[in-house]
Amino acid sequence: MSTVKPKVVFVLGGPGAGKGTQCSKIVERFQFTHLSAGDLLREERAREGSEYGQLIEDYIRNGKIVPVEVTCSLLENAMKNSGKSRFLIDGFPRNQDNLDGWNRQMSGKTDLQFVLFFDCAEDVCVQRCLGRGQSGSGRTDDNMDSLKKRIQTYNNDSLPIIKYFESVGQVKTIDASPDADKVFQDVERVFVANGF
Ligand code: UP5
Ligand code: MG
Repeated sequence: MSTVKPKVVFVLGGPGAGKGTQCSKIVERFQFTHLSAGDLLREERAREGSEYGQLIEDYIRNGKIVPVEVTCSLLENAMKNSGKSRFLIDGFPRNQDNLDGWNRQMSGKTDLQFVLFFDCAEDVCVQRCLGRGQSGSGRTDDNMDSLKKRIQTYNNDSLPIIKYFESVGQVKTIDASPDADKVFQDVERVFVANGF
């Protein structure tokens, strides 16, 4: 009996680039389950009895990247519990530690299709997050102080991972600056071209 490995698409891009927004649209149109690493961490932070609650809050507020053992286990559990076989993994892997941890724990059990990269200017990203904060997102990192740190982490730690995936021909780059429907037209083309 052959077991087919779950298919995975990594969805990367700066804070506020529109990863979550586009993942929702992909789920409406294609058979994928959306797993946001940030949302899973925020849920774990809020879970009563979690031993990681305070650690996660400190990392998120300071725009730092949570140790991969925590994030990867949340992702693996969510994949298993969903019973599904096609996943959008949003906001992960975002540094070398994340990528190494994924490669140790998950790469042999999954089938990476491609990396969807939402390319968006820094000032546009910042305005989107601040706008979301002002309209009551409740996120403790949608403020200028945290955003500066998130952008710095993205430039220093996450962009090199995107560059690595680019060097091995796995990145599909999408211009994320137009309105969300226009961005999705390009996203849709990528999924269709890849047989979805
Ligand atoms: N918006 C979206 N698209 C738009 C468009 N085309 N035009 C105009 N407006 C648009 O969108 C952000 C805002 O912009 C929304 O108001 C939206 O309506 C609007 P969203 O789709 O939420 O963007 P997204 O890229 O998902 O932004 P997000 O803030 O979620 O990105 P981050 O990568 O910063 O956040 P994430 O939740 O992934 O991570 C948060 C923190 O968790 C990290 O900083 C880190 O501390 C921690 N983390 C880890 O440690 N490890 C992980 O693996 C993941 C996260
Ligand atoms: Mg998001």
